[in-house]
Amino acid sequence: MARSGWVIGLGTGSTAYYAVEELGRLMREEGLLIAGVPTSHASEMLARTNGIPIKTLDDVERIDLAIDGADQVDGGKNLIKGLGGAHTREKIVASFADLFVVVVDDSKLASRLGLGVPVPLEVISLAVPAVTRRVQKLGGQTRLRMAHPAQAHGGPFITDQGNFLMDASFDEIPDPRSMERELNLIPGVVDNGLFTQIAATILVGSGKDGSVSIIE
Ligand code: DER
Repeated sequence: MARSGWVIGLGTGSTAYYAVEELGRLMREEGLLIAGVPTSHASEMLARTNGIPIKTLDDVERIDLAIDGADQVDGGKNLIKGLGGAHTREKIVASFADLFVVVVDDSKLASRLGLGVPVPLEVISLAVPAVTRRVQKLGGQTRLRMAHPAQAHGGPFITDQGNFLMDASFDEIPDPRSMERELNLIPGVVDNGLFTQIAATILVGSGKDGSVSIIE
């Protein structure tokens, strides 16, 4: 899929991990020459470990291809992302890419977004109470995401940008495009984990037999 000379957006999470490892292998074993724009500190470290040269958005005029996972996908190629906490940078990088390809297994498919999966919101910390009330007006309930117990600092989860994360649960989201806009209109929300009208292709792996289907 990747060609020499390309700049590739490197997603975050357990699925993107395999993509970054494979790009590293192609560079080492098959002479592929690429550069990567990471979407998190974690993906930057993984790329460096795999020998992929790192670029920032300052360094490149365009990104040829961005590859990432997702937490939920509907039939219209709308996504919920950010359960790993990196959706703000993931959306910036994806929006800069000529082609945004999403890789999921079929457990991530849903008839409607929001069913059982919350929408992550990256939030400036002082805005947490105000965001809670505004999300309630949109029909949702929020929870402040806490750091993993193994993280030394404890307390709230802190994003790579130094902000808090709130997870907003809705019964379902009938109009993801308008919800993405509404959530981003709340003062203090940096960005939300709804990705609408941005994914070009979804590759869906079957949990049963490993076959791959394509949503285009
Ligand atoms: O948090 C994120 O945005 C991740 O990219 C997520 O969408 C996919 O993570 P996974 O591949 O570990 O399920």
